[in-house]
Amino acid sequence: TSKLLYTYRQPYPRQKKSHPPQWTWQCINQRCERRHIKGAIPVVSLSTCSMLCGSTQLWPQPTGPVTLASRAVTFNHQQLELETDTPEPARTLLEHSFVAFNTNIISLVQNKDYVERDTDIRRFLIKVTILHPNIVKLKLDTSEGYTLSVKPRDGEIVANITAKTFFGARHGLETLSQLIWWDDYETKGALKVLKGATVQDNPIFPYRGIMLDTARNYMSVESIRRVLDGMAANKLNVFHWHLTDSQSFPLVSQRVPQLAKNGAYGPDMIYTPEDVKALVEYARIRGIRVVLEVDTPAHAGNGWNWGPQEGLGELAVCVNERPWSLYCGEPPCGQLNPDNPNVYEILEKLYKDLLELSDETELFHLGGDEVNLECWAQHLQKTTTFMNYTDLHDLWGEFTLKALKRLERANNGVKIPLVIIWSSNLSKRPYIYKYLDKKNVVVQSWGASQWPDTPDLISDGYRVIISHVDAWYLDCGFGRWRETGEAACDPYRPWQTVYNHRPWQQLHLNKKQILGGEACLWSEQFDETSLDTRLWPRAAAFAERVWSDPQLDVTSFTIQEDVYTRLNTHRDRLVARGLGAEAMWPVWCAQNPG
Ligand code: CP6
Repeated sequence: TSKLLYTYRQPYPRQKKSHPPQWTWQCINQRCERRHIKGAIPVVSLSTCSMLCGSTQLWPQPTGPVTLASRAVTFNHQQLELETDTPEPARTLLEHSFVAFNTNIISLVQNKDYVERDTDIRRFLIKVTILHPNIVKLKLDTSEGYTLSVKPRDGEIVANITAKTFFGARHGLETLSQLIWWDDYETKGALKVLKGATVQDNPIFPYRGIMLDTARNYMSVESIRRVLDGMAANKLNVFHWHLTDSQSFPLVSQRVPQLAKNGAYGPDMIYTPEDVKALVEYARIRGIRVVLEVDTPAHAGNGWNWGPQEGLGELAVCVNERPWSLYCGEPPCGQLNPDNPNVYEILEKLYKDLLELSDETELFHLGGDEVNLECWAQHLQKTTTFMNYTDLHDLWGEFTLKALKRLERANNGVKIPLVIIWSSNLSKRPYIYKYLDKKNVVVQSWGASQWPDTPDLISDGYRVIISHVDAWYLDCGFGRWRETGEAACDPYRPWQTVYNHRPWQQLHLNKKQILGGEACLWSEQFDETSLDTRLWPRAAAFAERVWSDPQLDVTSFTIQEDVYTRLNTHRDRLVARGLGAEAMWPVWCAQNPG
């Protein structure tokens, strides 16, 4: 199990100081400025200066009051101790979470020769109080708030974290880790922690997700663990795993093994039930729930290609239709055959697997995007089914109702409280009223932010998750460069675009119906080689938007400056933790504020 909970990550190699420092950092008007050394000025590193300069280095910015001391003490990571009388079941989770916390602290230590040094304190005690230790499943109404205080006491540092649930306590540990840094201007370097701090914090939105597509390009389990590490560092709490698509079906379903057998890219490019369960556990320790999505009825092709059986016809149709652009958004096409009763039998088995694997009882993602009615029209022309419809949207709606029924049956006859579905024509008027029940369907709205989709859904009383394509799609999408010569990754959404997106403000939406947001990473044009750079630091910018939704004042230099420097510090933190987060600017900018 230690492998499951704890992986030692090599920090990214960083530039060594090649000569003794020629300058020191000074805190001037709450900003660190670089000064050339004259005489006997004590030398201070940039990280130390910024931590002591009175400006918070926390990301995402807490929503409650923060006070920070302007002094620090040195310590060793061996001095970290967890003290808690939290009973099970939260206790084990907390202990595992503390291991992850320790890993993060150790990753700051840059000096390989670093040995125990004299420290300012004897012990660094972390006291955690969890008021509801029985809550170990994250739900939308689960409290994620916490309070943190750091105080010196008799040669020790005592950090107190109080939270209603394990999930709040975990966020408190994350915040504490952000008050700790590596000072490489001390002899041999040293770990430091602020000598005092108080933080009160509680997120604005309960749903703060990242979607990862592992069907266009396969991502290793190890690389997915890195996504979860980064999410934990940003207090993101939903990992939406778009497991399958028309290109490949890497999920090994226990009840329907034919799907991965026929649909995985290769025998090694699969996720076994054990892989998924281990990731769900890895995520939970980091305060993250996992939502598994097997997209249907569109975006399904490979994996569903082991029919036709007993005269029932194929499971998926249009896979080889030409030209593909008439039948789907990107090749290969593929859409489940609504006429084949086996399709529904298979869905029920698959849903049973997904419910077991994710251990989710509140949320389920049904997929449901980009159905191409032309595809069904071509294939069902001669069938009685087709004759029965004047509008194929009704066939689509009825497929969805059947799938929902199968989901309920897979869940032992119990309705899943919140079924998420991608926005589409079916989630538009008038079909939405007929087929999607606002009491238990949540729409993930991914159209452009100027489209009427989101405001319409909200005024019709639906709850939404926001994933607007022009702000929170972090991928480069599917370039049609092979056909048209069009550029890929155009337009690229820089972190500022991601950060500045506040649709509830811009469109005057009722925040209560917005469960939160999800940044999406479709994998047509990357795999695990560049996964980290596609995600970070842009997903961090998104994370602050949905955790604290800070005021934006484009005219305020102070606010702009704070975001740049705080996010840059956070980017360094992600890099130290072994994540390949992109640089935001030349080092020169960090050294020359203003
Ligand atoms: N795959 C699936 C995709 C997309 C969607 N669903 C997508 C569509 C348009 C853009 C980017 C991604 N590649 N299954 C839409 C939800 Cl621009």
